Amino acid sequence: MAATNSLIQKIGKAVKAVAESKSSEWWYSPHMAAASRAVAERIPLVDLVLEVRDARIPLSSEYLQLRKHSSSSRRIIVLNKMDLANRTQTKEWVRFFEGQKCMAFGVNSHNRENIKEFLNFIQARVRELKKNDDSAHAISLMLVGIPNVGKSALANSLHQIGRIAAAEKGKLKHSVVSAQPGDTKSISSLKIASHPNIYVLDTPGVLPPDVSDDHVCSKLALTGAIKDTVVGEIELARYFLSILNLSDEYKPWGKLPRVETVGEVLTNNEGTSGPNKRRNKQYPSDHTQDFVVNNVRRTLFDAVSSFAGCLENGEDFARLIEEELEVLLKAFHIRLESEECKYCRVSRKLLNLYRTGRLGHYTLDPVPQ
Ligand SMILES: Nc1nc2c(ncn2[C@@H]2O[C@H](COP(=O)(O)OP(=O)(O)OP(=O)(O)O)[C@@H](O)[C@H]2O)c(=O)[nH]1
Ligand SMILES: [Mg+2]
Repeated sequence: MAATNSLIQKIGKAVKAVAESKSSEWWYSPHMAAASRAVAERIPLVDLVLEVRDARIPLSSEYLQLRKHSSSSRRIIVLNKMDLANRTQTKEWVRFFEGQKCMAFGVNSHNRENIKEFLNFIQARVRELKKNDDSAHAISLMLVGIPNVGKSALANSLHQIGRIAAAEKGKLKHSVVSAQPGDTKSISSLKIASHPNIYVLDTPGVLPPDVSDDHVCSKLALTGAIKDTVVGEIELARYFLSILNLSDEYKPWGKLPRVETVGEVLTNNEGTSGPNKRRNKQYPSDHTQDFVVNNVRRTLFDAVSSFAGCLENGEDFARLIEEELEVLLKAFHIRLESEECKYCRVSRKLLNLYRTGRLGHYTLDPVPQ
């Protein structure tokens, strides 16, 4: 698809320019280089390495530095944020990694039941490790990965839900979780189980020193592993729309009420009470009200399904994306202040909805056949 490819090239160029400027604070910064060395030094010392990847991009989010180190019997690939990815494809990815003789597990760090299952899985692996080892030493696990894949969120959830003594629960620590990549600056240890004692090390996210593939750069940028300022939110929003337009995700949105009639629904369903309040809790970093989300969905459905141009044609496809940005201004109820960049706010809001799973579930890396 020509239009998507030209967007990918543009994003790749922007990312590579930053990655290649060696003094960059945005890419492989001095603190990342130091963290990468500190992680590498600890790998031989820990019992298990949990390589956290983003379930939306199970290949593109690989922690490449690990290739030099770990034997696959001591590594578990954790596909985190599986609530944002296509469920069937996450299962296929887990099977794929298992076929490569590597343990893998899909996780949603915000889901209690899911974390409990993952804890059971970890404890079973630990029992296997200790089969031939009677020593009472504590078991250590280390979470490693590129930025923003959810290492700290996972460490916190394991610590909170883990089976540790009530007295220790009173002193729960927590790692810094943030929607911005690169906010964990040091390695910290959290206890997640007793008898035997199991500790998990949360580490700072590290990007590879070099990148060459435009597709990988684009996926890292869209999923939030790289700061949005590197590429620009508008370019990322265009890239997301190009993915949405070619997917099936928008198709069920045709059943939603048309935008003109939503106002009537809104009067007794404002989003601050009852079911909306409960539902908003599922999206901790997104406060867009449900009626606005439905407006956005219906608007996108109408834009794609009534588009007169040919989606195979690059120029037409690019035109559709610009039309979508324009109609989304209204769907998001954005009133422009003077001098304000027209599509900045709409792009930021659109990316936020995508990144909190409210505009469909996309796995951007296809499972190799
Ligand atoms: N939907 C969803 N969001 C998640 C999940 N895990 C983490 N997040 C969110 O992803 C963002 C990044 O999470 P962090 O735990 O800070 O990521 P990190 O890998 O520690 O990032 P760095 O410390 O920068 O390397 C936060 O906004 C989290 O709330 C998940 O399983 N599902
Ligand atoms: Mg972190």
